[in-house]
Amino acid sequence: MTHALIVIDVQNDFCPGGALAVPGGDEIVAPINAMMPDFDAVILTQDWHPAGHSSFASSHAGKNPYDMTEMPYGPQVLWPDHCVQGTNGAAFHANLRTDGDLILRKGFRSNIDSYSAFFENDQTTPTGLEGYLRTREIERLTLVGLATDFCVYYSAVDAARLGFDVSVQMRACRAINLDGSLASAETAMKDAGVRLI
Ligand code: VGL
Ligand code: ZN
Repeated sequence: MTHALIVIDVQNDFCPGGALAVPGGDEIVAPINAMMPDFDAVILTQDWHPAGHSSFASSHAGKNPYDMTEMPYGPQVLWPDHCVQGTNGAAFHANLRTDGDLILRKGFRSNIDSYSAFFENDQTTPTGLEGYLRTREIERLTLVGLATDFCVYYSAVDAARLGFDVSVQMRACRAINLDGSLASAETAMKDAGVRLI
């Protein structure tokens, strides 16, 4: 079975010193690089927001980072400004190997966030990744990256729902962990048939 490694959002803004730093985010760079040669395909994703994106607290009067808001597609956490297109914060961590097969950008529409590498947060607008994987006959996926409880979690559950064989290598992920979000993400991934390794 053709097996792809999907490296989620290992970008400067999600690493220590970044705008939305995930604790220990940089610790996973070396383990991810070491895993890459073991896969038939390596795909990297990049959170890629226009300035003034609707997921930024700064775009909502009176809101602070980590507050909630209601979007037409449902509840949405508001984040510090992060991964703005073309900035250093949106760049991959300098030590990450980026010589993979595909770099997929997501979150580029102003009015909708995209945690998952497969669908935007309305859960219907596709990113195109499913078609890429199917036309390459990739059936098995291992996910690593940032953050376990947001973009890794949404990507893993969507992939399982689409019928891929999905594992998450937890030692090569780090979490934001807002109000128990890591524990609920782990439960939801297991319930969706994702293997947590
Ligand atoms: C992410 C929050 C906002 C992630 C992206 O990569 O997990 N989290 N944008
Ligand atoms: Zn984002």
